Amino acid sequence: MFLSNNFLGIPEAENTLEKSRVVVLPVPYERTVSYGVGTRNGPGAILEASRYVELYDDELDEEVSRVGIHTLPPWLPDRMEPEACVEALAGVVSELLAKPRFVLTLGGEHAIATGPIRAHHARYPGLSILHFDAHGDLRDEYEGDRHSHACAARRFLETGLPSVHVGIRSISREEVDFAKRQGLLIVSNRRLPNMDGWMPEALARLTDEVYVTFDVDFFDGSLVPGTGTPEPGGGTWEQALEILRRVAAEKTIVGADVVEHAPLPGNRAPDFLVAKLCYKLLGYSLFPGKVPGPDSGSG
Ligand SMILES: [Mn+2]
Repeated sequence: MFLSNNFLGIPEAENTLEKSRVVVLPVPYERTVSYGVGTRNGPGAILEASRYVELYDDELDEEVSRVGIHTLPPWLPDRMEPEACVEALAGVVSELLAKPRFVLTLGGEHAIATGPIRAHHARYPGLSILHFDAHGDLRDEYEGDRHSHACAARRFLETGLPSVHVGIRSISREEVDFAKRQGLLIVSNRRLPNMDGWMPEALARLTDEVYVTFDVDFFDGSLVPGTGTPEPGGGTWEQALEILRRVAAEKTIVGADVVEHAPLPGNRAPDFLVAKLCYKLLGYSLFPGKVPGPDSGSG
């Protein structure tokens, strides 16, 4: 059977931009990654692996794809300077949000997230941010560059959006001081298992409309070894889903990006994990009424 290049390999004719509730926007942008390379190959690998994701979500008892999922061609800016790129991308996403759509942006490096976040903030003035990451990304500049991926969160928080940062296990003193001054909630990787301990505070800080920015280096390095800046330790698959479930059940997730995946030749498992993460994220966001509560288990 011929499979399309669309997310999930679903047919183009039934998933036109007009008919679809979800738009997947691949942004294979890579410029400032400090250690590894290859996040520019992330969107392609995620789309390819997504063809093998089961369309029926057994947890939600739902074929999430029936809402219509349109995949746009990969987007790259004419100018690669981060600020120009972010601005152009914000324009692209803003246009998409003129209709009631859920936009899922696939990176590329984390610096791009500021574009879709600006667009969502304009569309949803009460927006807050749920940020999955190994790194604080709160530096004001990194190696003289204010638009480095290491400053991603600092840039997208510049408009004063409330935010919660989860899975953090690499952060500088400067960033910790900044987080304290701004009153940000940083949930270290060590606190992830005790979700009942920190989730109430996280839910209290997030507003009704939440944007999820997901750097896949949140995950344990054995699950997703190819990321721009790998970091030992990290969250599990179930922890990531449990955080998303709890937030989706209480809030409305209005948009998301999944960034920093750098596929490794010969190891397809991380591509599949990230593809399935994207589909679970869409499922929880679009069918919040079907998300099982913490006590009912997810089985
Ligand atoms: Mn990171």
